[in-house]
Amino acid sequence: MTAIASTSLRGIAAFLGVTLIPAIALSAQAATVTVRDVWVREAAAGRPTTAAFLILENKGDAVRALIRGTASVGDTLELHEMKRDNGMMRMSPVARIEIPAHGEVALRPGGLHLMIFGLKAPLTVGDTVALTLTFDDGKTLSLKAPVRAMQGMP
Ligand SMILES: [Cu+2]
Repeated sequence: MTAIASTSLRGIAAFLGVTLIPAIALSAQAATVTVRDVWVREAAAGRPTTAAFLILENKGDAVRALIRGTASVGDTLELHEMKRDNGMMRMSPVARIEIPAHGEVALRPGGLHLMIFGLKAPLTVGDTVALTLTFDDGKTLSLKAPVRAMQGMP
């Protein structure tokens, strides 16, 4: 079946006068940013927001930036940072989160995080949240994040 499909694809390519791109060239275009240690904080009933945390690693030669995302459990997702301001911890949206070339950036409680607004239902430990992240080169990553118990500040 595969051989037939492959042969007919080559036939079509020859007919169109184009060259088929080998599979290996396609895999070289895979996203240079990978994610690990992703999790979402549990959220009690009636609590409209929560946060997602993860580590972004950039295996490429150029600086990359996370520019937006979505979460299956909420209406909107914003990139946030937390900073000390007059002795108070305050959070605010940021337009992008840069990941240095051949480096990584950690989104952790008390620092950078992904804020999820408009939760449709409570989130409890054991649930899974689907996240989609979009980067400044147009590439996207789809992740499954486990829900974990609340730890520290958002
Ligand atoms: Cu926040």
